[in-house]
Amino acid sequence: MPADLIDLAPSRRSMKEDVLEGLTATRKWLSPKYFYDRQGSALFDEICELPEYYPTRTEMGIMQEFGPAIASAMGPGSVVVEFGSGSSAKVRLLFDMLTEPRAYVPIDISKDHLKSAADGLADDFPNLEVMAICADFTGSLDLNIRQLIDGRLVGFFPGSTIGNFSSPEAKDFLQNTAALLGTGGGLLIGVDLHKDTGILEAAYNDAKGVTAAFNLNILSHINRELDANFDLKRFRHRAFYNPDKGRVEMHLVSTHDQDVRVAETMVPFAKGETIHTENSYKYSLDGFKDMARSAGYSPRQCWTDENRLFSVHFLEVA
Ligand code: AVI
Repeated sequence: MPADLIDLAPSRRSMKEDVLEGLTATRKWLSPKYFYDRQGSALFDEICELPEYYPTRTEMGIMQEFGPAIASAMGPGSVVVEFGSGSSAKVRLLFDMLTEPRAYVPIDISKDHLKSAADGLADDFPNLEVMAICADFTGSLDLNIRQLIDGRLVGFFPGSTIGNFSSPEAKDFLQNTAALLGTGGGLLIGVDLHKDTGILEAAYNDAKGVTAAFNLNILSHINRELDANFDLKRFRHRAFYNPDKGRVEMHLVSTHDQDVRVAETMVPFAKGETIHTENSYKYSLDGFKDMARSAGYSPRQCWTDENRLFSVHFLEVA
């Protein structure tokens, strides 16, 4: 049976406002949420399979190794609410190990990708109610899931997507999800850890150039949605670890002096000027738990791989 879909997608106007705000700033930036059109979501799935990109396979290894402990922390009959569900690949692992999960609520900004992933999941898990919500989960969600479905709400936020938020944004996200999940609810969240710079920089500069294509695709997305004329051959991918901020940064570097039209605005670029497209913060175990506490969660359990590359935390709404 196809999944239900609730459409709370932001309007085009908000994308235009966001993009022009970033591109007319003194230091140009774009929100990483605009990576994820259909092509960007497919490229991200490809990144997750790359040998250099350790987070996905390490997180899945942790979930497999500690499956029974994770399932018992989440409890039977839970309603799994996934924030930024993408292809819904990792949640399949969860549904294989949970006891009689009641429902799945994937939330994602990319409507087509969301719908096809939700339908696929509904086909493969016929006893599961699947209700997809197309929305920007980075804002506060004006949604009462409890009114729609009964059961303990357990959030799922894998992949260290929390690392793409600044510290105030990460805290806001945790506060918003705690409010949405409600007392008695929980959150299973994947968090990438601090490590050797070489491992980090390789993960964001893969040999096949998939991460570069993913980064550049944000310009194609803007070209299509906002009638812009970025020439992708005139920008190049750059990613590096910034030790002062504890984050990997991705930028697009303009290789020429050039003017680009975005909607009705002309945006000038100097040769070498960059658009900052993403931060990927890395955490310590204690640093993350402290932030979770300050946002209204009680950290309950945490699991890591043997090399301490990545961590998976179970938090309860305090
Ligand atoms: C989705 N997010 C956690 C990824 C990351 O590692 O920050 C996005 C990504 N950017 C480049 N490679 C992967």
